[in-house]
Amino acid sequence: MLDNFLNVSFCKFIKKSRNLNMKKALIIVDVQNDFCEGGALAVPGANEVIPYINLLMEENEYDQVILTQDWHPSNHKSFASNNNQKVGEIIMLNGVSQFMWPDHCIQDSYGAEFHKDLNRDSVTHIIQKGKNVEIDSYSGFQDNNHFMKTGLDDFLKYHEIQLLEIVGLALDYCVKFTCLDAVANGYITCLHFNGTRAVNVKPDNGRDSIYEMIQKGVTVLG
Ligand code: VGL
Ligand code: ZN
Repeated sequence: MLDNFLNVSFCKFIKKSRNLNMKKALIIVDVQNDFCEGGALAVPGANEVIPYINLLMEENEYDQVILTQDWHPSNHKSFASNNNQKVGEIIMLNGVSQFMWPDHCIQDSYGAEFHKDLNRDSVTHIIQKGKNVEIDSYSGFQDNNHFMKTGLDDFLKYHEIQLLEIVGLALDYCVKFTCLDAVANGYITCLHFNGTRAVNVKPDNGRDSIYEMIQKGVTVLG
């Protein structure tokens, strides 16, 4: 009850943030063919988020609408095939634990393209990530070893964005790490629960991600 009250109040606050002259961005994480139905790393229910995200954009309240795009070279070391490993194994990669994924989002491939149903008319910026063969990049802000930034924070700071709403795929990987870095970089950060789906390699991964994000200061809307 109280949770719901707080959530509704926060939604109202977000709607009014414009009156306070707060600038707001929507970040749409990795809505690409390989993460959607029939893709190489299909996230269950992924396609259901697309109409919801399109509706958010139609509300026309964002100062910036940013897409992230997983954009791997074909020899990327997060792929099981490039390490003589099976999908689902975990290896150490340059000091960071790395889950072995199927080949996905290879640069210039169909799988790496944004889903055709995602309306891109209001998109103002695209951040590509995961380009370094040696390290994965779940967060839209930086590589998994926190070595290289993607330029997202600089872009947001340049445009004086204070509030972020985040949606996309997958809840338990790229969405989670993007949300946590958003908080760490000082943004008021809201995740739209209806605008995201989990891979759920383990059945509770999505739930645990939500719990961790709330604990670390992400507001979950929806
Ligand atoms: C993602 C696994 C590997 C994601 C990207 O977008 O969540 N997950 N690469
Ligand atoms: Zn990837």
